[in-house]
Amino acid sequence: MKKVFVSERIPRFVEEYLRNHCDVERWEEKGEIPRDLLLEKLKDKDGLLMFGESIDEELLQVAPKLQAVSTVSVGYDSFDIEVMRKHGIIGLHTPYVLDDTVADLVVGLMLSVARRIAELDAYVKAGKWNKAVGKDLFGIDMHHKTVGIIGMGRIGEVIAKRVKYGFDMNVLYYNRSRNKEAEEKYGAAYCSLEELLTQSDYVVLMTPLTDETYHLIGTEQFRLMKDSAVFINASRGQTVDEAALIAALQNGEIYGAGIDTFTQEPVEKDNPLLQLKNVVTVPHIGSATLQTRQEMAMVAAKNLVEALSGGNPPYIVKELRS
Ligand code: 8YV
Repeated sequence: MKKVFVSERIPRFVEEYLRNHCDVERWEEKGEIPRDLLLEKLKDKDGLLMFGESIDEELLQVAPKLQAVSTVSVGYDSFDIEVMRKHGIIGLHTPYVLDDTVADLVVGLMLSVARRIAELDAYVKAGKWNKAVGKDLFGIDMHHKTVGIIGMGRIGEVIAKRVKYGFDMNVLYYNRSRNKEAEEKYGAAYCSLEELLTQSDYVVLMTPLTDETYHLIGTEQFRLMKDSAVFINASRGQTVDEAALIAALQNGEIYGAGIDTFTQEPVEKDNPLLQLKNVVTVPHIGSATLQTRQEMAMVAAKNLVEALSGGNPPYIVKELRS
């Protein structure tokens, strides 16, 4: 049987499935496995079921038998693709299964920032509601406004569907390539990044983290946005220059932001974003419903079993497909 290491707790039924096909060792403790221990564990393993750990030269050097790594995420920015290619490692991820769940969260963040739901929740709970609220606590509308989606991939498309048909919004998008389906089904209009930033009332960043998208949104891009714009990031923290985001929010260059992903995760307690009323934060939970996380773990497990048995795993990352 192939030997597999699992770097976090996974649902019991997923673990049973894996144990039926492989010899499984799992990290039993709460929290992330320390890097040195992970390297130690991988010395004799053929496969790894993982949650965002860096797959790099150092790791592959100490794991000579490793054939496949399967991440329980759609994002695989922790894979060093060149190094994996050199070592002939199969890299696997979990697209599709989380699209609806992440899109739901994005729309929730948009609405929460626009209608100030988190701020007003704190207001009510603090016992401050003693008269009808005045316009200093009013929000802004979402319906019939323009949303610009940066990254019109699978998740971007579902967001477009939600906002087009749920909120009658006008959809713009910027992407490496045209997405005809989004154009035909959701009336999404392809435009330059600059046009998107200047015309959108809501700017949603939904692109994978790559060399090209690192700090895609910074000082210059925030300056182009409307001062009434709402900015949402549920992709990766590093796609945004966080210092520029903080400055834009503090200087009133944008209306507010909904932030799921941060430069440093978990976020540092003294991050200025946590002090701003016009920011709604959540702790990187785009896909975090029980059902979706269970399904993601199962997809990742099936991917791994298939790869280790020499089969045809459905979700090899595109850069490593032959
Ligand atoms: C992951 C995510 O579950 O899929 C992704 O890329 O960001 C989340 O859904 C999270 O990164 C934990 O692995």
